[in-house]
Amino acid sequence: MNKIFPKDFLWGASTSAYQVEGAWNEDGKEPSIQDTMKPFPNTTDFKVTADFYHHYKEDIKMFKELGLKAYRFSIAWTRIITAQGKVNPKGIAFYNNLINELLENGIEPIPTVFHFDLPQSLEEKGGWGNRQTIDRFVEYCKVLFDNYADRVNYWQTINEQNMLVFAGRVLGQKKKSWKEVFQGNHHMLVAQAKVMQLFHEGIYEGKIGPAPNISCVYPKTQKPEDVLAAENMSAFRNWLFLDAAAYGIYNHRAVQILKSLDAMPEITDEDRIVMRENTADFIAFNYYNSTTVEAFPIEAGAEAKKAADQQSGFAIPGYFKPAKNTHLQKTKFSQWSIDPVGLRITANEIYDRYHLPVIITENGLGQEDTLTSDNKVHDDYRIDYLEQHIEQVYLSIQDGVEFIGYCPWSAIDLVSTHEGFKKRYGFIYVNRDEFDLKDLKRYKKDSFYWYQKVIADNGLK
Ligand code: BGP
Repeated sequence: MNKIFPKDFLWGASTSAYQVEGAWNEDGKEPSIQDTMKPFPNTTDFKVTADFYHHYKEDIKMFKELGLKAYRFSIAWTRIITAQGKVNPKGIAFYNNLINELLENGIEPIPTVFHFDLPQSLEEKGGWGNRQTIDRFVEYCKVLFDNYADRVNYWQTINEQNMLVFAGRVLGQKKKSWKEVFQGNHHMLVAQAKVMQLFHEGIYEGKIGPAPNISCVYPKTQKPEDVLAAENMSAFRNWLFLDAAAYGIYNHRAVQILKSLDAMPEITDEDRIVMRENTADFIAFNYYNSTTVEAFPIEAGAEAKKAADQQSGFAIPGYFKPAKNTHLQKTKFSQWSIDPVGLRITANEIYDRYHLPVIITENGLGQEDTLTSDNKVHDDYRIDYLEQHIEQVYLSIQDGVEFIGYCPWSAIDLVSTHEGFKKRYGFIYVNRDEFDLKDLKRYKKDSFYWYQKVIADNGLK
């Protein structure tokens, strides 16, 4: 059966600034927490990555050849504003050029304003734990909107705020107590609301929304206690973040869990009003896999556990703990479960709750690729993964979900959050190894030609 998508569907691809750009200290860019962090064992740092900063014109040419209708990228705060609070004209110029180059090539720019790369200068003042970071974020976003909003239709606020909270250790965050983590999380929620207010009250056109990592949660068994555990996990992992962004409220089940962890943040009356009055226009979400949990009775030795990485489970005594799902296969690289149908369940759950247009801003398979002697990459595993997920996007649209686009991770090979360059996701191969930068030449993988056809056909034929 032909699976043809709506006209104007945004077939895209994704990256983030610190994972793709390189040029970490050029043209006035200052260090972010990703630059100052010690690399994970046997993985490269973020100093050069795919060197997109110097190759963006050539890369955008390839994006055009791929047929991309949209490119989802992030803006590095540390290129735009200095530690002294000054605007850096060279940083402004880079994203101006990037946006113009995309538009000239018929590609819609979809920027995220913050993707894990907090300026080190703000981290030193307490990072998101410091309320003043809210104001710094609003000032930064105003600069972005004033400079670029005339050419941008869709803005995303914060990438995977929920993963910064639950798996912060692999995303550049220092070890913190739950209390500290959720006070910082609250500041991010308020910052996001204030930025949405600024955007909506300004002269800007376009839409703005959050970009969390959302995954449906299954109970291990039919036992009511396990079903309840799954609902509680979903409230804490997913709805805490989306209820705040879309309704401006704290999810009631999440509040109970926060109290049980003694991690309820301080919330002022003004915070509640600003959140309530300023909500999202659309929902961008990243989907890699689903989650499975079981009940976790409070008993001796039961301890809360944070997630090892973005896609692993975590445990809260009295509520839930991770369980194995015997129906799902796992990725080779990180042992993340593969669940295309879960994408359809997740998209429907989001649309049921919020009735806002949705776009997937990340979905993909990280794996080691091999460049053959004739410069080909036969990544049929990636094609399989993406095809199965695109099919579920199609079925979600048939279900009635207002899906505006799909941007798999990643447009081009880049550095993984904590597993180096060898964990590749791109349609375009970048010729470098973990530590040997080689010539950084670009090669089209088999998945490039496959996705090119999907886009040209506007679906699966
Ligand atoms: C998401 C992040 C991305 C990206 C992706 C893949 O959580 O938003 O930045 O890296 O996961 O994860 P990883 O790089 O850990 O393989």
